[in-house]
Amino acid sequence: TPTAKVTTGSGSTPPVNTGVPTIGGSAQVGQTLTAANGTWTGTAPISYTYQWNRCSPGCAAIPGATTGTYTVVSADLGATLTVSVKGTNSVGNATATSAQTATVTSASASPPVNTALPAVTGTAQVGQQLSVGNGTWTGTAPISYSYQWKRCGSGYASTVSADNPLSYWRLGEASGTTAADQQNRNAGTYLNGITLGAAGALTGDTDTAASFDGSNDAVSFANPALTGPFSIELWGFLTGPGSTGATGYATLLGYDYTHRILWDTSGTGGKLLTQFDGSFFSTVNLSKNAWHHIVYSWDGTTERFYIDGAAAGSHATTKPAWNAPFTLGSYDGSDYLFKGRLDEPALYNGALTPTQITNHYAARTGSSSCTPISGATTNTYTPVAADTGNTLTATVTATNSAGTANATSTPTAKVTP
Ligand SMILES: [Ca+2]
Repeated sequence: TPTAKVTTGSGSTPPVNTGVPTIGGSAQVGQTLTAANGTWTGTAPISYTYQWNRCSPGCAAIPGATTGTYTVVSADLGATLTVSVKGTNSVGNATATSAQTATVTSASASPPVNTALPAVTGTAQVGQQLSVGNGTWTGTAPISYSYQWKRCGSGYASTVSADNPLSYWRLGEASGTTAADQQNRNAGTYLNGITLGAAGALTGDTDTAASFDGSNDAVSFANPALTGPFSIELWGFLTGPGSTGATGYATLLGYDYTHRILWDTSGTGGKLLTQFDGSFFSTVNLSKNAWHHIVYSWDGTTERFYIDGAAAGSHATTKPAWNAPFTLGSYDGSDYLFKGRLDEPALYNGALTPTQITNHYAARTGSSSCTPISGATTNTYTPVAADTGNTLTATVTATNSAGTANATSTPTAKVTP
């Protein structure tokens, strides 16, 4: 007679799922989900294999999705997902399937961020059409753009911006550690508890300045990578010698012994000094406890100082350079720290002309405020008589599913009749 049915070996049992598999992670396109096996009984060892399924509403295996993780793709949008885990041992196998995930949502969108300012092209003249480009933006597509042209007074900030500085820091922040660059190129960092919100240099503008304690206060900037002629412009209000290390000079800005601009606080009674190539002193003394407009320029053959809009000395040289990370109010922190206020520093790729410098100084009393022009809301604008003598800017507003951001062009030249 036949034997009894053959049974498995003593104590050997096939896999049995006792706690269903689960899915970790977020059901969102681009996110990776991870399967947890759940709990199983049965003779060890049990090995596990996986099959991910898409349910909309019926569930079907996703071809090739057979590992313990799954990266959600756009084809899953609006569906749910499950994972089936198959446990196998020497005796047999069994499959258990997770609950469905939440409905798959789209990838998280990132808001628009401007990476290059909009630029206005055309001639700033009554009757001549101007156009503005969108600039460059990052963020989740699609991004839509809207426009607003503005009429601006010809105050200091407008006048400086219209001369296309490489970078221009207004130092008008009320708090935080970031010194914004109006040109969006090279934001600075306020260091060591520098005092913000101090009274600024410009009588026509309420924008504030930074106040330096002469001990360790400074603002650091990345390398502007100026490899040829350049200009440095800023306003300084010196209250006394710095208190760290040697006194006698106050550093307006610099990065080492030969790349710095100093303000004499004792010996010569207030001259400016640079040492790119020997000692080059200004021919004019600056008074303490007053704002002064200071420009250093090098055109490739001659370095020059300008103080309060007027020429203040020149020196033939081919050595100047401004091509390293630098600090304002300090050159290396060891001595000659600036005590007082600094405002509106700007760097230019090239030498400012005497006329530009005179115009900048003269603009200190004017207002730079900008007013939207009614109805000027496309990417073109044709100046009218009322614009004469003013500058124009265009603000581009970028919008996507995650948010909205603005960027404003640098001002045009003053509109001519
Ligand atoms: Ca300022």
